[in-house]
Amino acid sequence: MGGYSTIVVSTPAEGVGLVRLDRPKALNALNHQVMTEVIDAVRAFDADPVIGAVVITGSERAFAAGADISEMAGLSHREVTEQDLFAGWDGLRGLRTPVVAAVAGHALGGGCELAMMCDLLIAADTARFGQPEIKLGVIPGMGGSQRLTRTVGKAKAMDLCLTGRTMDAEEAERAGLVSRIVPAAELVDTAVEVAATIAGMSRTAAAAAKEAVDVVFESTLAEGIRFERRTFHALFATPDQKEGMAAFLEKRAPDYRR
Ligand code: CO8
Repeated sequence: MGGYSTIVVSTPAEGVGLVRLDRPKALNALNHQVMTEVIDAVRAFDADPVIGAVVITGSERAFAAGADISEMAGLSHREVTEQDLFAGWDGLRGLRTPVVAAVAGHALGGGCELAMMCDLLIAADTARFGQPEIKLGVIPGMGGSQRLTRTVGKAKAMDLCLTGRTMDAEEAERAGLVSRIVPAAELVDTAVEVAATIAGMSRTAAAAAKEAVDVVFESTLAEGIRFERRTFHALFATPDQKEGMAAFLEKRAPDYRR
């Protein structure tokens, strides 16, 4: 878990992998190096059978202040297209392991988009979210116009994408972007606790729950319900279903790691 220069990786609790963005001089702006390292670390955790949940966090001042403007400012249309700029972030899709974003300070542009790529988002009371790309003469480029709109609805998404204004943690929670707000000093501990709770569940059930919730974004209601029911039925073929239900009936804690 070494060799990174823009992130710090650790395992702060049983079953939990933590990735902390660490580019303080640029408020964790997401350059190519950060992207490569985050994707590498998260995918390594996803492949590690010991890890059941991952937390991605930044600093107290910034989760991430967006894509690195100095890295992309001079690029031509041809270069951006040929490099398929930011496509590497798609590496966060299709993971089995649930990923929790723990956001304090600025989560702007690509920073907000990275947080939205995670499965659940816990915010410090200092968090500020926005898609200010319009102020730079561009638009969100890592799914922001799509994920934000699906999450908070057209009214707020248009407001944020067209004016570039930011919203604080309270507004983000009211809008449905954030699952919980905690005092900044407790952010990482809370996120690690939530991740540890998830990691203590049946890994098979957690991956299935994550997949089922995500199907909402890709399907009709009828298709989604059908997917859920088939997946629910399939879980009866797993030892974890037997263990979970037996433990309940025997009034003991389930042990999915045996
Ligand atoms: N890129 C590069 N450097 C940055 C970025 C950034 N996005 N944000 C901050 N920095 C640097 C500043 O240049 C400054 O460096 P230096 O000390 O060398 O001058 C340092 O970080 C500290 O920043 P400030 O002095 O500006 O700090 P303030 O506290 O005064 O302001 C703000 C903080 C409000 C966050 C301000 O820095 C800001 O507005 N930053 C830009 C925010 C922004 O526009 N983000 C969107 C970027 S575009 C984008 O994300 C496109 C998404 C496409 C997909 C992305 C995939 C990852």
